[in-house]
Amino acid sequence: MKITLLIPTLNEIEGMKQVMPKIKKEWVDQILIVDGHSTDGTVEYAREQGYSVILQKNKGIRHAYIEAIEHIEGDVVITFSPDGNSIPELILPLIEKMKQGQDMVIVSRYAKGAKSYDDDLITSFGNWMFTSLINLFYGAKYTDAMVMFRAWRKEIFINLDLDKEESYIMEEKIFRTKIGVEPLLSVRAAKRKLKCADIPGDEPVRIGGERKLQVLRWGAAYLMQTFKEVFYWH
Ligand SMILES: Nc1nc2c(ncn2[C@@H]2O[C@H](COP(=O)(O)OP(=O)(O)OP(=O)(O)O)[C@@H](O)[C@H]2O)c(=O)[nH]1
Ligand SMILES: [Mg+2]
Repeated sequence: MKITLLIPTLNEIEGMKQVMPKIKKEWVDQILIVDGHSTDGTVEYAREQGYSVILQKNKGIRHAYIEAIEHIEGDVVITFSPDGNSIPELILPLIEKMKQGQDMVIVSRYAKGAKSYDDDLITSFGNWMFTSLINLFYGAKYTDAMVMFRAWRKEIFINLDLDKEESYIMEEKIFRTKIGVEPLLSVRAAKRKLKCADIPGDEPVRIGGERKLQVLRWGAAYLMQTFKEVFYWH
């Protein structure tokens, strides 16, 4: 099983400098950084350290994933946030769990024994609400349907049509934003009854930089998406 660590960056120089040295290159087969045109030296730092970096063409975090797909050499992709929210030491147990034959393993902030130190009242409520709705509508048993830090078989991204514009375009047009892939990945994996598991993993606070998540706009778009999927895409 070949593993690719996929790291999206947009002005994360401080996080990158603290977090990347904690990732041992031998843990995975490929480390790929997808940058959204950082202006704070993130790309220069990453290239100096010898990492492969691609620059995304279209704006928005989901395009970072979609455009990365053709560069991914692994059978399994681990998405990792270098802003301090993802704990590097959990990469190995995450891979171990994937090796038990899962399609997706989520590093859950809300599984027993884990905690988010980055949540505020709104994000903690939002994450709980979306996870509960997705479990209720789609018969899933997620404890954290929203987090970026997770591993999945590359194949499922394509099989679930997550690389297609039409999977997101309606809610993005209505709420005039570009959303992430995690909620839809969780929803469609449940619809297809893929094998999903989680491991507990704390979410430490963000290191430097700025949050790009647009809490209310994305919340609204994700809410529409979560309901829409009941009728759309089978
Ligand atoms: N390539 C790329 N990376 C992005 C984009 N938006 C966010 N990122 C990166 O994705 C990672 C997670 O983004 P965050 O802004 O922290 O979003 P979040 O984790 O939901 O929000 P926080 O509550 O601040 O942690 C960070 O490394 C960001 O720099 C984008 O449009 N393109
Ligand atoms: Mg973050």
